[in-house]
Order: sequence, then structure tokens, then C-alpha cells
Amino acid sequence: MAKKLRIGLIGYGFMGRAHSNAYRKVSNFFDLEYQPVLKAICARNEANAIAFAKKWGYESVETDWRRLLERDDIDAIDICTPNNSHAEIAIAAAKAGKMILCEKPLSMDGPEGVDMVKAVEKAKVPNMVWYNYRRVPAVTMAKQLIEEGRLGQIFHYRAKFLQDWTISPELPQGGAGLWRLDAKAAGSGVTGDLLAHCIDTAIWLNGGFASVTAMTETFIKQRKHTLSGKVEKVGIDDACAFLARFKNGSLATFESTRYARGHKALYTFEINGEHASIAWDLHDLHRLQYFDHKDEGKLRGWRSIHVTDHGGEHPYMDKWWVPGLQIGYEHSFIHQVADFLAGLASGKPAGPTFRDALETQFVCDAVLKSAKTGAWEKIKSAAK
Ligand code: SOE
Repeated sequence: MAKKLRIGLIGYGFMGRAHSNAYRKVSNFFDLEYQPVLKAICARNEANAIAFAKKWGYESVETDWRRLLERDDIDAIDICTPNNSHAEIAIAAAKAGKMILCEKPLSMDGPEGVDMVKAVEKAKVPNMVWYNYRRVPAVTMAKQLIEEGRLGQIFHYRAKFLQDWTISPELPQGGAGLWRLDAKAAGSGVTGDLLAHCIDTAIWLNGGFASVTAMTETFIKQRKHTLSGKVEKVGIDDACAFLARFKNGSLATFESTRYARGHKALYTFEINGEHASIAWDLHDLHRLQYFDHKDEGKLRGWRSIHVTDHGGEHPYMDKWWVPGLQIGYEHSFIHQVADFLAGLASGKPAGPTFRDALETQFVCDAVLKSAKTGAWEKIKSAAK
């Protein structure tokens, strides 16, 4: 009989749904020592929380997260609230001895992240941040290919995350969903929301950043605020591009915007090594593009690998359907829960932990600072 991991989820937006779906499905597809139980959903709006609980199968509802932390029947807290509440909730949850799964980005900025890392490490509670794209099988396979040394020395890393949903000046800032446009709730714009994903993946695949130089722009300077009803200054970066040097000597470019008409969530990366190159595209997420210079000359070219095979060949895919049948976005969250639960059983924590995610936070801070100073900024180390 599996051990129960009783979940208390805070927040029921887009991520509340993605995580709930993962908790519900993981035990149907993965054989694990632990099984999540949807114990409580917590949100200020009771009627909405009750409706969410009914829809997703949560056993109970709370309207104050402090009350959730006092409950003995909750083992793990999942923080799916806007970024400006992550630190307060996570630090209190650590003090209450709860495991914590926190939505990305870890915090509003590096210093807040440092306090969160201290809290979870002092309390010795398992912790993880939801950078889900690591668990797309094709991305996990990229990691394997790099670790196997197939690329050799890495020269270039190139990543983009392009969207187009905030082009209209009529779109307000603040409130449900749109808190991402409000700097007080989000901390930053595309840097913390989208580039944080690219930075997390890059650290995982290519190691630590050494320095960055960046530019940002806020195209729409004022928007009505949903909560105040007034037109207020926009404090987020609508677009950001930066150059980076990695500790392994490679050069990199990163770009993100919510003003790339026609692109909805075009997260792409390409890595060029001495022997081989890899490219990946979220809009075609089950494929990994691979070029190997060792291939016989006349057949040499980019291969498009459909990462859906079984037999341990393609990461996670033996848990799903039959070879060739692909999976999607939501499965990256299911894989992340599976790895978290496996980590509890083995004692080897699944990443990214809060400390891993702090490194991403330090890169975001340096990017935003460089956009103001115009200088190259060194990256602080998140290592112990
Ligand atoms: C923003 O539109 C957003 O939903 C991000 O908040 C997510 O982290 C990203 O995965 C998709 O885009």
C-alpha cells in the first residue's frame, strides 16, 4: 500500500489546475512509494474554492493559508499564488514543518529567495520549484545527450520565449490572471515569468552563468489597474533580451517578449557543441532536433527525433501509451510530481530545489540590473 502524501494547494488559477491534474494522474501511470491525496484547496474566495474542490476532488476547503499550515492532516503545501506571496507562505510553511512545492519563479528577487532557501534548509523540509519544462521528455533527453558527452565542448546556447498576448493597450494590469502585468505582484515582467524558464533549463543543461548584459523595454507605459480602477504606471518589462557568458566558456543569447505577434508560447533553445547540436521547440515539444558531425558525410544532416519510444530509450515514455503516440504540456507536471515523490522515497531530492531556483533568481536580478546600468553584471553564486 502506497504511503499517502496529503496535499494542501494554495491558489486555483492556471497553475492550480496544472498541478492538481498532475497529483490526480501520477499514481495511475507511475508505480511509486508515495501517492498524493488532494486534501485541501485554499483560496480567499470561498465559493470559487468550493467549486474548484468539487471539480478536482479536494476533500476540504480553507480560506486562510495560515489555517492550512496549522492542520496536522497536511504534509505538503503547494504554492500557486502570485509571486509576491511566495516568500511569506513558504517561510511560514517551512516553520510549520511542511514540505513545499512552489510555483516559479521562486521569489520576487534574489534577497527574498535567500530567505526562503534559509527557511527550508533550516527546517529540513523537502522543497521543489515548478520549472516544468525540464520534464518534457525531449528536453530531458537533451540533458542525457549532453551528459553522455555527445556535444563535446559547448560553444553556444540560444533561447527564446515569445508570446503576443499583451499587445492591446486596453488590457488592464492586476487581478486574476493579469497580476503578471503588475510589478507589485509579479516582481518583473517577461524576465521573471518567461526568461526564468529559459534560465532554469540553461543552468540545468549548460551549467552556471558567469555574467550578463541586458536590455528591456516597456512598450505600454500605463494601464488601468483592475483593483484600483485607476490608470497606473506599468512597472514590468514587456520585452527583454540579454547576452550571457557561461562558466564553461560558452556564449549565449536570450530573448523574451509578449509583443511577438503570432507567437503564443514559442519557447525554443539551440545548443551548438564541438561534435553535435541540439534544438528544441515547445510548439513541437515531443521532437528533438539533433545534428551529429560524426555521421557519415553523405547522410549528415539534422535529424528530427520523435521522442516517444519505449524500453528506457526515451525518458518517461515507457509510462505512457505505445511508441509513436505523443504526450503534451500537462505531462511535464506529472513527471515533476513523479520525480518529487521518487525523491522522497530515495532520499535524493528532485530538482530544482529552492537552492537551485535561487540561482535562476540571481540571473534574473543581474539581467534587470544590467538593463538599468547598461553594464555587464556578474552572477552571484547560489552555492552553499
Ligand atoms: C505566461 O503566459 C505563462 O503562463 C507563464 O506564467 C508560464 O510559466 C509559462 O509556462 C507559459 O506562459
